[in-house]
Amino acid sequence: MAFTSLLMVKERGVATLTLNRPAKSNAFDETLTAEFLEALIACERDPEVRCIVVTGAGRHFCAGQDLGVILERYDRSEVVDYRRHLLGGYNRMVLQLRSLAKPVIAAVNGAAAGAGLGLACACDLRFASEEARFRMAFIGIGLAPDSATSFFLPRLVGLGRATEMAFTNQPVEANTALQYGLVNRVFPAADLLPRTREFAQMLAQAPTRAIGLTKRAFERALAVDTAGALDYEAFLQQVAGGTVDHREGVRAFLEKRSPVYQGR
Ligand code: T3D
Repeated sequence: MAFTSLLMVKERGVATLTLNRPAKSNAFDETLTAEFLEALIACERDPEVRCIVVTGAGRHFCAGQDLGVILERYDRSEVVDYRRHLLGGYNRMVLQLRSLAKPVIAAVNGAAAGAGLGLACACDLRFASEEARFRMAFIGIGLAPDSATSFFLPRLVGLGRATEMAFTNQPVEANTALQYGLVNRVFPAADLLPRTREFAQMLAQAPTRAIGLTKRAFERALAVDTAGALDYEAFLQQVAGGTVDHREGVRAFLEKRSPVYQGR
């Protein structure tokens, strides 16, 4: 499969998908989103793949939405239809990860922010390097949570911690994330991929059908279904995406200055 923004390597039953836009901290643009979805579908269909590892190239795991793409659209005076954007992109990605009847491990090598945090949370397990940090990011640019972060984060870390992460936008370091239950294991940076692959290889020998059914059981056991939560998030993001403060947040980030919010 020829991808431009994603690397996919299959080895002994494990497919490693590496988000590969390191200059943009592996932020999602349309190409990466489409390629990631295509790779997940390919993994689902390929009987040789029995476990998937998701990681990022370079210093970070994934910085969420590519804000440069958003700003370009604002500068062209385009109206961004957030709801449509989410339904066609991040929502599909999260639902694909949750319905994939094979184990998926996020190997979080650096920052996981915004939709990048959503991606990590939608994986079945999260292994982190000591360099990893987790940030909600949405409030930092005047947006509401999406990519099922509002669904998974409170369930993983508890409502109080999730609220603090969302409101303050403070990054949570790897060892704190371990203590919160946001990640399963923390390794020194150099050990992250070898140790994750070792674990993935063990899962690739496990009864894959039973693992798939276990995922379905856990998914059902979560009170609200993910699709419902994603739909509601898309509605809220449509509102947040129309605010003046959001545009200011995007522009300020890319201009490397502090945003000046007006509360509208
Ligand atoms: O429908 C919709 O579109 C709405 C959907 C929204 C979903 C979302 O994900 S919203 C949240 C978007 N993400 C963010 O707000 C995160 C922004 N980034 C950061 O907070 C930080 O960059 C990181 C914590 C990820 C890393 O910090 P640091 O200090 O290690 O690195 P840096 O210098 O900030 O970033 C490195 C480069 O990556 C830099 O480029 P440069 O200056 O070297 O050319 C930076 O601009 C670029 N980068 C980081 N994040 C993004 C990005 N470029 C585009 N989009 C980004 N999100």
